[in-house]
Amino acid sequence: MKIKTKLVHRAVLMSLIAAAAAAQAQTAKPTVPAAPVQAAETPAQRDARMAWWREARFGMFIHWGLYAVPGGEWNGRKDLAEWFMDETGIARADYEKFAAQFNPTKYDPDEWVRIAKDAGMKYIVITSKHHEGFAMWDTKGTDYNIAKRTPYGKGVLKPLAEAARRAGLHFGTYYSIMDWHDPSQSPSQPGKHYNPTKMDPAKKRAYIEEMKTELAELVRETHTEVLWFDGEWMDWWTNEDGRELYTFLRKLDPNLIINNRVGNSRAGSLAGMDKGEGVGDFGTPEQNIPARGFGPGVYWETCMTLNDHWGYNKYDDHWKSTEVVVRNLVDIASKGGNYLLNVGPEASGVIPAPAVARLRDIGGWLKVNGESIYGTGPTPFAGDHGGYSTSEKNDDGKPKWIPKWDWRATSKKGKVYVHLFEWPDKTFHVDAGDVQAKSAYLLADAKHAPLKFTQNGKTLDVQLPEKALDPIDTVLVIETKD
Ligand code: FHN
Repeated sequence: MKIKTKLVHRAVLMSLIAAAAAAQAQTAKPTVPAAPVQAAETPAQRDARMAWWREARFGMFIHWGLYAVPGGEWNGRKDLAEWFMDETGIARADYEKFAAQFNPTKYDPDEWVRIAKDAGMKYIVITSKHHEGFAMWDTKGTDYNIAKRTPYGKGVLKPLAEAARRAGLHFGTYYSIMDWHDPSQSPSQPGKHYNPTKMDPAKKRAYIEEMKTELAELVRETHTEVLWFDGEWMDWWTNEDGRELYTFLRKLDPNLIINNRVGNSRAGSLAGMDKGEGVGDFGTPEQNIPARGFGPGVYWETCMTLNDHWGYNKYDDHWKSTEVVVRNLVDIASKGGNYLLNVGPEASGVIPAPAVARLRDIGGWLKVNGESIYGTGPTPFAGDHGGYSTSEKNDDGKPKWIPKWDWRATSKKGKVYVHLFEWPDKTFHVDAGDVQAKSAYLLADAKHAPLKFTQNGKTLDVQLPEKALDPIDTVLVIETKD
């Protein structure tokens, strides 16, 4: 299966689920009420709890587990990664043998944190347990864990959490509800582990208790600040299960931030959050950037691979360019979202060098222009930068949004940051709406030399120098009268 095909395969899978949920929504119009503890929180309290996360805008996602040992290759296939168990149909007992080969002697949490910090990332979210069911810490929930089953003999999460905090970064953990190793989740078909559609009620209760044991350890031992749930789409996991787990966790730590995949309502990855519904604190568009933002108080984060795989694949050198990643970050921030960009470390504990190089370049742009991203809000200007394709469809069958990479805007009190991807001929012209300019300059100009501008009512024209200061994105700062 080609890399792209595999991604589409899973995306198609997700879209079929989303379509089914949407279809159900059309008929039953189910509401997905928030968890009581979520509903009891005032908007101001929630905004305060979400503040560091909202200000951060940019984080590192890390997919690391036993699947890094084969590195994407098996019986002639070279397109595998974290879905290895499902896509090969390997027996659990044979997959478990990878644990004996997992010995990340080159793992240096301070080095990983330096890479994230140099990239301009403000938080890290690492897989504590992916669908494979292998725990990356010494948990009492299962002995199928790194301390008990590998020559490495100890957990990797707490050292990373401590290194992150030493460097001033926030730390979060990904946790898969679906667990292909747990006896409660038998393969849905011979040799296949995916989508255990039916689950014995007693085994489900036991599995939920195991999850609570493991999740409580993550909260208490690593002081994780984000719980990034995944693997929630099976029909044995319900929104009520999600609300109960959300409530359990927020009682353990009232400041915990939990994504919307704790519930089983990921249709469209925002799961109704754009309508004030849904379980969890933020929506999770995956491998895509929504066409528009969702207004104040709706938190969301696009997660995306840097190449074409979440987990390590030794053959995947399809790295996104620095231009693509920077412009994605700007596009997302201009719509009020966060960008969680993924790396898949090797089994040795090394983050692939091409990924490190790309992240360093992204950090270089942010070192100069970070003020226009961190702590910003969405564009104050009306209008879309792109349009829906009349021919191309998303995997969910909806018309594909085709972005126009001309410019975007982000905002802070007293400032608007215009991100110029294309360099206009002499003048930046915009229908400024309610924005009243007071002054203008280029952020990358160390002198902040004032630029001439005229504003007649809502029409703003700023005179620009002949050449852009940055080929990817030159930021024009408009200081405003508000
Ligand atoms: O199946 C997982 C996949 O392996 C990966 O972890 C992504 C990251 O968000 N989530 C699921 C697919 O939607």
